[in-house]
Amino acid sequence: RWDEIWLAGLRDTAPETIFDKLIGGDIPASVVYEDDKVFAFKDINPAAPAHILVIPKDRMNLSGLRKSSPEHVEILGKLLVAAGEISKNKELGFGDGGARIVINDGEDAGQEVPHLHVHVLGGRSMVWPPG
Ligand code: DGP
Repeated sequence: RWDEIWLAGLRDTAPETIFDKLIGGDIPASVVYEDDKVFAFKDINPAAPAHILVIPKDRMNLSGLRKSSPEHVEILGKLLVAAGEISKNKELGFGDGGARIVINDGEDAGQEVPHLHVHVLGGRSMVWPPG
């Protein structure tokens, strides 16, 4: 079908990042959740007692949220549902008081890795506004 061919083209244009190496197992990661679409692991440079990154396994050209379009609705929903589940996991250091869910989208937001990722931060109270 034409849309499958078009989507395959979309997938191919996003450059590989270090996160693809983590998904592929070429670089070790502390994986906390994984299914066919979603991959979640401990951030190597934690900004809170609990800090997990939730990413799509298939980049689908999603270097950032600004690249999203209707074909990403399903994966974006899956990422947030996984983030919500992870934020309740006491073994990972999350408490009863909730968590900070963050997407750094672009240079001004401090995004370093151009593979869409949801930060799940917890285990302490947060301040607002963020830095
Ligand atoms: P951002 O600044 O929003 O693009 O966040 C990127 C995060 O990715 C940053 O908090 C550190 C984390 N990170 C980068 N490289 C690695 C890695 O090789 N392993 C792990 N576990 N995390 C990484």
